[in-house]
Amino acid sequence: MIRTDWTKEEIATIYHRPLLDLVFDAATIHRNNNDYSEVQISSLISIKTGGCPEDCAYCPQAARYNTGVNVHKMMKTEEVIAAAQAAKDGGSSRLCMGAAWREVRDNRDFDTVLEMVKAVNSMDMEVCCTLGMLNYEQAKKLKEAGLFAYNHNIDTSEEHYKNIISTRQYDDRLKTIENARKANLTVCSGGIVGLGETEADRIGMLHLLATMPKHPESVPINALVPVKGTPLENQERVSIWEMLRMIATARIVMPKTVVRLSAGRLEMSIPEQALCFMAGANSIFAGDKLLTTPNPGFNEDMQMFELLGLKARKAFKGTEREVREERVEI
Ligand code: SAM
Ligand code: DTB
Ligand code: SF4
Repeated sequence: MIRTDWTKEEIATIYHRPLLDLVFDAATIHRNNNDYSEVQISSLISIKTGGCPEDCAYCPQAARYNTGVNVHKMMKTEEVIAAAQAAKDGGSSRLCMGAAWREVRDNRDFDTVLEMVKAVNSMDMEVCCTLGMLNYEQAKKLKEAGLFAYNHNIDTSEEHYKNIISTRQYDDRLKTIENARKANLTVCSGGIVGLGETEADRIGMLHLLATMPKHPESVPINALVPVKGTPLENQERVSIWEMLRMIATARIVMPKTVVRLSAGRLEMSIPEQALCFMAGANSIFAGDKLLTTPNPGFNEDMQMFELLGLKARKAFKGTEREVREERVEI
């Protein structure tokens, strides 16, 4: 049963269970609700890099921090198509285009994004965008262009948010998610572990996601990648046990959501990642780069899948547009 009426106390009780009981229960729920041998593969592409006016304390793309990230203006549509093809050839079913923007503006760059969305959608890939805040009209335009998902992370709990970002409010984030929902886009929203938050903050974040009127279709769980020059550069890396608790709890409270083991995989061994898949993670970002930081390459991940008996999920699974393996060529 899908519940959206979880209390914080219930989620805290789940989160604090003995670790192996938690993983066992999450694995059971995962097997009862999803094809556990399937992992959805997304690839990221940074269509506009760096120079962002926001002050997100974790982010290498904020203009105010000296992180060595090269500012790059909008990519060309042809470049994005080539990157999408490479991602598809590597096994990805989804391309997520990220822009270092505070918000979407109605200008030529947005028109270019709409063109990119159209082009990638016609390649039988799920298209996702993460462009910062947007209004309902903009969300509708993206939907009309063929956008499948919008990513907009809540990052952490409402209480901890103001320690991490001062240039926008938590409510602004929620409003954008609502706009994406209203426009019939699927929602991808999650957060980061390792921002100096307490366990209560982590539980608060999961509570907010699990009590949305409709659960996000995807929930990325990122481990902070501490980047030199950002205020969080010296933050201690999160342990596998913390990631595991987050993933397992997310799986239990949102049984059918795609839970993505996101940033931070480069630091994780295969046995560690295997535990996360066991506990209900069923998506990754693949390809040797996230937005600006490195990630395991396609070949490494394919070897891991082979070893663990996992397979890549087809694009548009469960929708009318499901992409079949044997396509009839005319
Ligand atoms: N500018 C848009 C926004 O903020 O929504 C889109 C791009 S932004 C880079 C997308 C997400 O990446 C952030 O919400 C955050 O969760 C994640 N992120 C950024 N830097 C990260 C880091 N160093 N480690 C882990 N996740 C990070
Ligand atoms: C998400 O939750 N994680 C991705 C994607 N959504 C946009 C971004 C991770 C970024 C890690 C830091 C970087 O590479 O710049
Ligand atoms: Fe800008 Fe997004 Fe980075 Fe925040 S997370 S600084 S909004 S690119």
